[in-house]
Amino acid sequence: MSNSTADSATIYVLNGPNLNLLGLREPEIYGSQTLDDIAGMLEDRGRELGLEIDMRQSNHEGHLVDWLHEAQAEGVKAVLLNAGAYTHTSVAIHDAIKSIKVPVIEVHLSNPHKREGFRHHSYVGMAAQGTVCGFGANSYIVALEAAARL
Ligand code: CA2
Repeated sequence: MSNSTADSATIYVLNGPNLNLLGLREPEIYGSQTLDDIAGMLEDRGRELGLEIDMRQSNHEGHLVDWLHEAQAEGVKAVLLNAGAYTHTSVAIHDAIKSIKVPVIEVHLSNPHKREGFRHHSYVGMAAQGTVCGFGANSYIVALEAAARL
């Protein structure tokens, strides 16, 4: 058995609108870690689990749809998806998740169920394999560990 990265499965970690501001604004809600910090944490844990991390962020809904399609075409093992506010609005992302066979795990830093009513509905969660929320940056790590076991 080899440990080379050529053998390791890839996990896409897709992040939606405004998450590029992580660590720079509203640390009381979203924590003080930046998206780059979270990418580093995921890469460290991914190395231990034999998983390669492909971390992306976009403020544009269509990019997230395209990357979900790409996950299927590239045969990635799983997608961790924090769709940001599109979680609560996007039928297009819901349909894209349903259109692929790759398992998608919904991730949130905060717990949307403890927040405003408009965050209680998730088009992503209705289509995803499962959801991890409320643990700050560790939500991503828990989701990665779940993905490793799929
Ligand atoms: O808790 C999460 O991860 C969310 O997906 C974050 C979204 C929010 O709309 C969801 O309801 C829950 C918002 C991301 C905005 O990120 C910011 C980061 C720093 C400063 C301002 C916004």
